[in-house]
Amino acid sequence: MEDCIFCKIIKGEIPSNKVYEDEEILAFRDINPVAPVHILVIPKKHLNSVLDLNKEDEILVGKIYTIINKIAKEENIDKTGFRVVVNCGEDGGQEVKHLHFHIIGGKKLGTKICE
Ligand code: DGP
Repeated sequence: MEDCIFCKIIKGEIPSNKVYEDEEILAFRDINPVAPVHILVIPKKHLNSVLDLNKEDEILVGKIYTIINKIAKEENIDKTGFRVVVNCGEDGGQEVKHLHFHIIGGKKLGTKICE
Protein backbone atom coordinates (compact mmCIF):
# COMPACT_ATOMS: atom_id res chain seq x y z
CA MET A 1 0.00 0.00 0.00
CA GLU A 2 1.50 3.30 -1.13
CA ASP A 3 1.15 5.49 1.96
CA CYS A 4 1.83 2.75 4.50
CA ILE A 5 5.03 3.19 6.58
CA PHE A 6 5.40 -0.55 7.13
CA CYS A 7 4.95 -1.32 3.41
CA LYS A 8 7.78 1.18 2.79
CA ILE A 9 9.92 -0.66 5.36
CA ILE A 10 9.15 -3.96 3.58
CA LYS A 11 10.21 -2.42 0.24
CA GLY A 12 13.39 -1.01 1.81
CA GLU A 13 12.30 2.59 1.16
CA ILE A 14 12.52 3.30 4.90
CA PRO A 15 15.44 1.71 6.81
CA SER A 16 14.76 -0.64 9.71
CA ASN A 17 16.70 -2.79 12.13
CA LYS A 18 15.60 -6.21 10.87
CA VAL A 19 15.69 -9.30 13.06
CA TYR A 20 13.90 -11.77 10.77
CA GLU A 21 12.75 -11.90 7.16
CA ASP A 22 11.26 -14.45 4.81
CA GLU A 23 9.00 -14.24 1.77
CA GLU A 24 5.88 -13.57 3.85
CA ILE A 25 6.98 -12.04 7.14
CA LEU A 26 9.30 -9.32 8.41
CA ALA A 27 10.37 -8.52 11.97
CA PHE A 28 12.23 -5.38 12.98
CA ARG A 29 12.97 -3.35 16.12
CA ASP A 30 10.41 -0.76 17.12
CA ILE A 31 11.64 2.80 16.57
CA ASN A 32 10.21 3.84 19.94
CA PRO A 33 10.89 0.89 22.28
CA VAL A 34 8.94 0.64 25.54
CA ALA A 35 11.21 -2.13 26.88
CA PRO A 36 14.75 -3.47 26.25
CA VAL A 37 13.27 -5.87 23.67
CA HIS A 38 10.56 -4.37 21.47
CA ILE A 39 10.18 -5.99 18.09
CA LEU A 40 7.38 -5.73 15.53
CA VAL A 41 6.42 -8.78 13.47
CA ILE A 42 4.41 -8.00 10.35
CA PRO A 43 3.01 -9.85 7.36
CA LYS A 44 4.42 -8.51 4.08
CA LYS A 45 0.94 -8.65 2.63
CA HIS A 46 -0.83 -5.41 3.56
CA LEU A 47 -3.66 -5.99 6.01
CA ASN A 48 -4.98 -2.97 7.91
CA SER A 49 -5.59 -4.84 11.14
CA VAL A 50 -6.84 -8.06 12.69
CA LEU A 51 -10.21 -7.16 11.16
CA ASP A 52 -8.84 -7.79 7.67
CA LEU A 53 -7.89 -11.39 8.45
CA ASN A 54 -9.75 -14.11 6.58
CA LYS A 55 -9.80 -17.90 6.65
CA GLU A 56 -7.00 -17.92 4.05
CA ASP A 57 -4.73 -16.08 6.54
CA GLU A 58 -4.92 -18.71 9.27
CA ILE A 59 -1.63 -20.34 8.21
CA LEU A 60 0.06 -16.93 8.01
CA VAL A 61 -1.01 -16.00 11.55
CA GLY A 62 0.17 -19.38 12.84
CA LYS A 63 3.52 -18.80 11.14
CA ILE A 64 3.80 -15.37 12.75
CA TYR A 65 3.45 -16.97 16.18
CA THR A 66 6.10 -19.58 15.35
CA ILE A 67 8.43 -16.73 14.40
CA ILE A 68 7.58 -14.90 17.62
CA ASN A 69 8.63 -18.09 19.47
CA LYS A 70 11.95 -18.18 17.54
CA ILE A 71 12.67 -14.48 18.11
CA ALA A 72 11.87 -14.72 21.84
CA LYS A 73 14.48 -17.47 22.16
CA GLU A 74 17.06 -15.56 20.11
CA GLU A 75 16.49 -12.43 22.21
CA ASN A 76 16.79 -14.48 25.44
CA ILE A 77 13.39 -13.47 26.76
CA ASP A 78 11.86 -16.95 26.52
CA LYS A 79 12.74 -17.84 30.11
CA THR A 80 11.96 -14.47 31.67
CA GLY A 81 8.74 -13.96 29.72
CA PHE A 82 7.35 -11.34 27.42
CA ARG A 83 4.12 -9.96 26.03
CA VAL A 84 2.65 -10.11 22.52
CA VAL A 85 0.40 -7.14 21.80
CA VAL A 86 -1.78 -6.50 18.77
CA ASN A 87 -3.51 -3.13 18.84
CA CYS A 88 -6.62 -2.70 16.72
CA GLY A 89 -8.40 0.51 15.78
CA GLU A 90 -8.93 3.80 17.56
CA ASP A 91 -9.76 2.54 21.06
CA GLY A 92 -7.05 -0.13 20.77
CA GLY A 93 -4.44 2.59 20.17
CA GLN A 94 -3.39 1.37 16.72
CA GLU A 95 -1.23 4.07 15.13
CA VAL A 96 0.09 2.22 12.08
CA LYS A 97 -2.65 0.74 9.92
CA HIS A 98 -0.67 -2.34 8.89
CA LEU A 99 -1.24 -5.44 11.02
CA HIS A 100 1.64 -5.87 13.47
CA PHE A 101 2.47 -7.96 16.50
CA HIS A 102 4.54 -6.26 19.22
CA ILE A 103 6.98 -8.51 21.11
CA ILE A 104 7.77 -6.69 24.35
CA GLY A 105 10.15 -8.01 26.98
CA GLY A 106 13.50 -7.77 28.71
CA LYS A 107 12.03 -6.18 31.84
CA LYS A 108 9.24 -6.90 34.30
CA LEU A 109 6.08 -5.52 32.70
CA GLY A 110 3.14 -4.07 34.59
CA THR A 111 0.28 -6.39 35.41
CA LYS A 112 -2.37 -4.12 33.89
CA ILE A 113 -3.24 -4.84 30.29
CA CYS A 114 -5.03 -1.55 29.89
CA GLU A 115 -5.23 1.82 31.57
P1 DGP B 1 0.73 0.69 17.24
O1 DGP B 1 0.44 1.77 18.25
O2 DGP B 1 0.33 -0.69 17.73
O3 DGP B 1 0.18 1.03 15.87
O4 DGP B 1 2.30 0.65 17.13
C1 DGP B 1 3.03 1.15 16.05
C2 DGP B 1 4.48 1.02 16.41
O5 DGP B 1 5.24 1.24 15.24
C3 DGP B 1 4.97 2.05 17.44
O6 DGP B 1 5.41 1.35 18.61
C4 DGP B 1 6.13 2.76 16.78
C5 DGP B 1 6.44 1.88 15.59
N1 DGP B 1 6.88 2.61 14.41
C6 DGP B 1 6.20 3.60 13.77
N2 DGP B 1 6.89 4.03 12.71
C7 DGP B 1 8.03 3.28 12.67
C8 DGP B 1 9.14 3.26 11.78
O7 DGP B 1 9.26 4.01 10.81
N3 DGP B 1 10.12 2.35 12.07
C9 DGP B 1 10.03 1.50 13.14
N4 DGP B 1 11.04 0.65 13.32
N5 DGP B 1 9.00 1.48 13.98
C10 DGP B 1 8.01 2.38 13.74
